[in-house]
Amino acid sequence: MTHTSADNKRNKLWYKQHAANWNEALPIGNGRLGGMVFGRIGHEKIQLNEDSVWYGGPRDRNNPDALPNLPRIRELLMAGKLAEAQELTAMALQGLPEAQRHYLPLGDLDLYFSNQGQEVQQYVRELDLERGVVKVHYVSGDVRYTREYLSSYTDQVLVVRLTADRSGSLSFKARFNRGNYRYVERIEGWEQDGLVMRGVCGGEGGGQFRGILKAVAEGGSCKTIGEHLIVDKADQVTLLIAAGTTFRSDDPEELCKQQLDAAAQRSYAELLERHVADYRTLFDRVELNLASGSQSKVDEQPTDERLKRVQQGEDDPGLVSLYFHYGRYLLIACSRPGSLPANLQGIWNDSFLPPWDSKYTININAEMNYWLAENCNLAECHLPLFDLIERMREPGRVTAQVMYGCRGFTAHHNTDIWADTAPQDLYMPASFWPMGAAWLCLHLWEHYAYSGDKAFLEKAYPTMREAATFLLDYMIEAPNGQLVTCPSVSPENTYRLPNGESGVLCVGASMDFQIIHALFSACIESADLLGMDEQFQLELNEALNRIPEPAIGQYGQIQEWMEDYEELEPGHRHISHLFGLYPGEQFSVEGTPELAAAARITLERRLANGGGHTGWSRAWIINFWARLQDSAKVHENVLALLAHSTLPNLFDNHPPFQIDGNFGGTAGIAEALLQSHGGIIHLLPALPEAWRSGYVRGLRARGGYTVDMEWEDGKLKHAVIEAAHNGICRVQGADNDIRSIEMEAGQRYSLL
Ligand code: FUC
Repeated sequence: MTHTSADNKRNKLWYKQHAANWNEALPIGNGRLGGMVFGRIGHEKIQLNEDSVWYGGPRDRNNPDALPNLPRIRELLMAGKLAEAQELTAMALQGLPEAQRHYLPLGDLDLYFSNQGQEVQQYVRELDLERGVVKVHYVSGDVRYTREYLSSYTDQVLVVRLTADRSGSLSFKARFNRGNYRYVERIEGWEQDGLVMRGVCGGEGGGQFRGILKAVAEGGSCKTIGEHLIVDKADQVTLLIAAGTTFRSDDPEELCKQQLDAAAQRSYAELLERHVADYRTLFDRVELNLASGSQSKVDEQPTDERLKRVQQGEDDPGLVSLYFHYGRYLLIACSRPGSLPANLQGIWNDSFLPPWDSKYTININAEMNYWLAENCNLAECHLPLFDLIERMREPGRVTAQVMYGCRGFTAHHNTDIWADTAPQDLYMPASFWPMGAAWLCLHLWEHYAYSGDKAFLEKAYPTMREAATFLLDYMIEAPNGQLVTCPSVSPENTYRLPNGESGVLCVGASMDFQIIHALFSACIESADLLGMDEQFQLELNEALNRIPEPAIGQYGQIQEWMEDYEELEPGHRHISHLFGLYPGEQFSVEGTPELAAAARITLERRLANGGGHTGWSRAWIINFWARLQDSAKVHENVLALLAHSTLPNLFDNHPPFQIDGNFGGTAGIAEALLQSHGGIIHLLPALPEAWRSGYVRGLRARGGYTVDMEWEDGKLKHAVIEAAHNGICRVQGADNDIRSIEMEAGQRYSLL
């Protein structure tokens, strides 16, 4: 088969110039070890991260004054003495000391090439999403240089391959660099061809980190002078980088050296092949084309230029497909079994004091990071989140007991590498929200829902049960007999009382009840499936009958609080009270048309007041519209995400860079094509007119199904469903008829 130049650019982000800043650099990662590649000529920079380089060690930050003051706080809130309640809460419930731990960069690898001028021709920098490799090539003088960069999960090293088409052309010096935070313990040569960087992560109980470089040069020579590694007149060079901390190993230096020695035994071709083979087992599961026929033309244009045109109001369904594939690439690159979960920046962070600490914000952001994991066929990438949830159980039990006198485990709106569950600080609109563990546990349920893996459910159910137990204890009886969370907040919105006073702390945020509804229902179903805990099921059922139902307020909107308060900021970025629409299943077009209509009004009001202004907020909105089956709105908001909240390297822009929007956006594109909540697989529920012809292969649906579809002129042409289990599959096509098909495990069923 002959390849056209468009084929060569398929599923690639590509540019005609090097990265002028970090937001133009291209990310690589193996879940744990990340790099941002600038692709500069004379002075190349690869900004490095290792996911466990965090400032400080674990601490008990639970406030001992919480429990003695809790009854008073509740009393004040119930009596409507808001200001007093908030003042006392800020002192008695805040985490001590303020702020959890924060993520740190490992450092930069700087390469200074001695004989490559700034004047280059035919420069191309690209990220190949099909192979997980960044490539830079150009001609300088009369030599063609090529560089490839990858982070290998198989070999646990980051690899930089330097080649030139004339022998002896590669001369450079390399060094590790931590900028103004250069206070490492030591950087020194390792034999003739390597460098070791040793340092402490800082803070009480903080770990130690190591970053180690090894050069394998073909031709030429290697030596070290001081903190520099010098390569002279080599034909080709492979640079291997390993890094680690005491978070995972008592002797990270030894581990890194073993990883490097093992990798150095292999040729670059072998390292590349092993990396690509591993990467493709995940990436190749899904294929998407939203622009059959027109794709080839636009793929020939550099990614930044395409993005600019979308910013100017043009449409580009091919760029939407690329963004979708990039979202899957990013999750593979920052969340693999054994790694920490994707933080606010995935793993890519160059700041020693990063925005919001580059940790885990669990009142939306960390959850959004995983919205694509199941439906976009990357279930293994979900596992690091489950490991973190498991590690949160013990500290979460202590927090539940010490702060609230409750059984079970809880967490607030943030957590960190140590699975800290005490409130992050005393930021009233966010910190005093005890629902973090409950929301996270719904991810365990989703993993089961998609896989039907009973063995997994057996392990996960006790964790879900423990989060539910906390809430059974935490809820108190309101004067009307209902069970309510108190205190809580509706993340992170502020209400206005008729007397003009404004506040955030509340009795019963609507989101809390929607999460409780979802978690308790999931626990009841799990216990039932596992044939256990009958008494507990009854208890949960009883509680479910006593929590407030979703209410519709004065504007016809879903009420955000138990009272129909006015909002101080009607275009607020959080839309927590639509949790039941997405990611929850409590509101749906078919099942609860009134609530769906109210959800629509809620969204319209938010958007009319400037909502959707952060990347993640826009991404959530896409998912909401998909669930409301409004294809035009899906389209409008996908374009808005690209136009207003996307950086030149297609990273999501909060601003600043925050990765949740990439993942939420990718999930939203999938949600427009396929939905599977409520026990029905819905094919093309919200297909935008602009994506009228295309195909998708490999999306997952709840129940253990994998779905391929092809459509033309907005009409489904062909669909194939593969079942992982025996059972009845209920499918709703474009004609809205629901068919029940008996399916057998391992069989593929053609629907049209
Ligand atoms: C929540 C959001 C902010 C930001 C932060 C990391 O607090 O309200 O917009 O995304 O998390």
